Order: sequence, then C-alpha cells, then structure tokens
Amino acid sequence: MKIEQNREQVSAAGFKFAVVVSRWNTDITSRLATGAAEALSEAGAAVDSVETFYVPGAFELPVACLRAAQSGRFDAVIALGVVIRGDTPHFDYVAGCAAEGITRAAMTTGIPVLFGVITADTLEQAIARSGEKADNKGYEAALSAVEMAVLLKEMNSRESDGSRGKGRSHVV
Ligand code: INI
Repeated sequence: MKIEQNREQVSAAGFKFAVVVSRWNTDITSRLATGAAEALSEAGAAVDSVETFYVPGAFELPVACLRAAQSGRFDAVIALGVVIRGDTPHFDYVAGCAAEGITRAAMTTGIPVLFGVITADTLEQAIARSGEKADNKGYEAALSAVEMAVLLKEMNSRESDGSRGKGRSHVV
C-alpha cells in the first residue's frame, strides 16, 4: 500500500536556520546549497535568518551541526554533502558516520538536523539528485527543516497550553 504524503504549505517566517555545507565535491554541494536557499526563500525565510557554515567533508558535518544545534540560535539545522561510492570501504565509513552523527546531533539537542546528504554510487547519480526543486536534495531537506521547525513550535505551544491529552491524535 502506498501512503500519499502531501507536504503542507508552511511558512518559514520568524524561524532561524543554519545550513552546514561540506566542500567535498563543491560542484555538487554548491547546487545543494542553492536548492536549500531557494526553498527557504520560497517558504518566506528572511535572508538574515539563514546562516551558512562550511566544513571540509561529510565526515565533519556532525560536529558542526551539533555545535549549531547546541547554540540555541537556530530552529533547524540543514546538513548538506555528497558521498560517492568508490572502490574502497571509505564510502561506508564517511556516509555511515555522517548519517549517525547528524542523527545524534538532533537527538541530543532536540533541534531538527536535516539530512541533505547525497549518498550515490556514481557522479551521474549525484548530479541527478542535485537538480532543480524536488530533484535537489538540498531543496528537499530545507522544506523538511521548515516543516520540522513549525511542528516543534506547535508541539511546544500545545505543551505550554496544557492541551495534552485532550484527544488530538496528531499535531499537523
Ligand atoms: N567526503 C565527502 O564529503 N564525500 C566523499 O565522497 C568523501 N570520500 O569519498 O572520501 C569524503 N571524504 C573526506 C571526509 O569527509 C573527511 O573530510 C576526511 O576524511 C577528513 O576527516
């Protein structure tokens, strides 16, 4: 059974975002950064509400994302990178550590840290996933960042309203 998921139109106005970009394979990651910026702008994020940080490679994304998430200055952090499979197990280490570390940054801080990292077998696949709009992993991750920022704000406000347990089964 296929479950259809329609993304709600949510506004990024009033939220702050950190975008952490890996410089490894800059041709691709700069396209991801452009896609993320486009999605945030379309969602209504102010230009000065987005800060961008650069790291050498995807392996370094987790510590920079953790720092951004810990700072208390951002409602969501967007990690962007590309890891392309070679003939060595390096791919598995870099991609695995990036995924695990990014997850841990979110789970230890409670701040959404979005996984805008392409893991591809070939450069061609990576190029295809750094195209326009929905074909751009940065664009997609940024839309998810906005959605998560809105969701957590809503969850926080319901909690402070004391509306827990009043029979609402889901938040959005
Ligand atoms: N970093 C990437 O972001 N993508 C890769 O494909 C990649 N490969 O294949 O090696 C890569 N390696 C560098 C790594 O992220 C670290 O920067 C480096 O190991 C220093 O810690």
